[in-house]
Amino acid sequence: VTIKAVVFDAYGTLYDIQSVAAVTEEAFPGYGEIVTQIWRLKQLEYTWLRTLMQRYKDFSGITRDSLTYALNCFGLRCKSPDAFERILAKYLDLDLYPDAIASLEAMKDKKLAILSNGSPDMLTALVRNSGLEGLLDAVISVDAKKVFKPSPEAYALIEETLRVPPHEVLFVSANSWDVSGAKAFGLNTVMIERGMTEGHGGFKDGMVRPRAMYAALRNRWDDLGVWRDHHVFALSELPALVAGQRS
Ligand code: LAC
Repeated sequence: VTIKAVVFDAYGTLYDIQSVAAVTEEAFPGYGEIVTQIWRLKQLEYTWLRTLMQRYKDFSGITRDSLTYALNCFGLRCKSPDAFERILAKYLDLDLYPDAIASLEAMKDKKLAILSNGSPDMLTALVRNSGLEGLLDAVISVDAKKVFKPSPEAYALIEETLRVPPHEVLFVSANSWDVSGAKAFGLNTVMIERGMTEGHGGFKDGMVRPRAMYAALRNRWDDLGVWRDHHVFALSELPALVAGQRS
């Protein structure tokens, strides 16, 4: 079967979530990196916990709650409500990975979409601000099902939206747990591995940098009993992989 659709995770895959570090550092000098990492770790944790608890709250609310958590860890207070909103606003205007646009353009003959935990308002802003609007056939939010990835119901939205069955879809994510979820559901999968070496480089004299801690927890492959189909180090490797793809 030929791949008919390529579907991307958003945060961490097309968009660099680490790009919030500059704005958090500006607001809280010396705390930018630790706040950035705890924010993201908690954000995902809250998606899983709320899905298990059946207490859905959209990703916009979760992103807010997890930023509050991260700031409270260090007793950090925003000088004004504006400052909090300014940090949060970066989530609507994250940096695209530099090879994203060229890679999407090179795969134009396939259906292209995002499937993300992001709420529709967040994803609409993100896609518009980054200029991806014209390149995507669909921007799919898990909000339609009120559960987060890696719930199978979330991945089912791909076929429901694009009308392409799972075995003809290639799902792309830099989040290992997301690749596992997609594979368990029956999609073809490719993991983008980024920042693996930071786990080693960031550990020195018994001290670990927050970003290295993040990389150790989230950038490595999790063995959850399923195995990814493909493995790349950058989005730019995808067009060739898709062109040669038969399964
Ligand atoms: C997303 C998060 C999980 O975009 O990265 O769904």
